[in-house]
Amino acid sequence: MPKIVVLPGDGIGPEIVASAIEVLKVVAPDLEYDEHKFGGASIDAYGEPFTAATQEAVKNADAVLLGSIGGAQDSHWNTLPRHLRPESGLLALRKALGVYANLRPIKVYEGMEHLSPLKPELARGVDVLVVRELLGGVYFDPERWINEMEGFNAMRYKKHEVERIARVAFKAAQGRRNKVTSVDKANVLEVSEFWRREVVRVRESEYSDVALNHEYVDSVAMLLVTNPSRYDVIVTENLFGDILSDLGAVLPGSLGLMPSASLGDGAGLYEPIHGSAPDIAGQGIANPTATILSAALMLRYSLNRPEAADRIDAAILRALNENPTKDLGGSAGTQEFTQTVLQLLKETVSA
Ligand code: NAD
Ligand code: IPM
Ligand code: K
Ligand code: MN
Repeated sequence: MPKIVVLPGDGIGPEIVASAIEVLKVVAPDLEYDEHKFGGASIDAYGEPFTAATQEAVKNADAVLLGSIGGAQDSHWNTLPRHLRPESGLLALRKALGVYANLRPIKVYEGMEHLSPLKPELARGVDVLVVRELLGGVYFDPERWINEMEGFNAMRYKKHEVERIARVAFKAAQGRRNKVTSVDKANVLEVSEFWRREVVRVRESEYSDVALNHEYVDSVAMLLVTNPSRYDVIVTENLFGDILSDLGAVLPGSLGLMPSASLGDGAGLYEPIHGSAPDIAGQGIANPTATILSAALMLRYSLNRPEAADRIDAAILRALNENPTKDLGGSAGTQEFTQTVLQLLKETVSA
């Protein structure tokens, strides 16, 4: 029986993860769950965001399902030494799992154009895959400090780091529309010039059948929302990918619709791209779609159960049309929306 480590986390995390587990129990009843406190919840219980016991558990998992971590701007967690904060726990988790490739699909499904703030003709058919490098760049460089006089971080990429993420992007493009846009700031940064050179080299030696172009990140920020259909696969470094993917949430209409899969050589990590939403936590109104779709990605990529994943995707699509959540202009709370999804899943079983 596949073992899933469940990390509900903070804020809306426990609410949306509970929904995803309810859905998983219908489409994959044999999964085994091992739940651990993580992030701020773990800090409050044990004094650290990612305890040795949780590290041990994720090492032995087939996949990890995460909600979200972190507090509001004025949270007491934000004044702890950096390595003891919730966000550091998340970065340590990604590192421990070796998940260097973060896949963040941005999709406007047919019939869902009305949920997007874009004109329907722009929103129609949007299908972009952001491949975000997840273990390098300015997030992880060991040279970093803060003192009375300055703060310092560095964006550095090594050859093997660019190579492996470029391969993921090209391979993904081969299963889609065969086009990769590499996003950088090569007009200013040496690290981007290097990134670009290595992406070109990987294409020439291994994926010459895939079309490749290069665009600057500032321009992509504009084009992604004004002309999203120009993109198939976007591959970019860690921080650019973080920013562009939240921006991309505008296309389907809410952060609450954006799932992700983080992959490496071992167990995958699955989480919505959004955070703990302290402004709505505890109100029962969070949209669980991103987390439920992340669970579907888990079935697809880590557990090799595409039929179960397809069932979830189909039920979510119908539920979003029939009973949308508050963030999408509807009235369903987290539980009502989840009940709609469960009901639709049961109908497809008896159909
Ligand atoms: P956020 O993503 O938590 O929220 C941004 C806005 O989107 C808020 O108005 C929120 O209410 C809304 N939103 C997010 N998810 C939603 C959902 N499922 N349904 C409805 N509305 C939703 O970003 P933030 O407020 O900048 O960060 C809050 C905390 O989350 C911070 O501590 C941050 O570090 C952390 N964070 C964690 C992760 C993660 O766990 N991977 C990701 C991003 C931010
Ligand atoms: C995300 C988040 C994280 C990131 C933070 C909370 C460390 O914003 O998953 O997108 O920057 O990667
Ligand atoms: K998250
Ligand atoms: Mn982010």
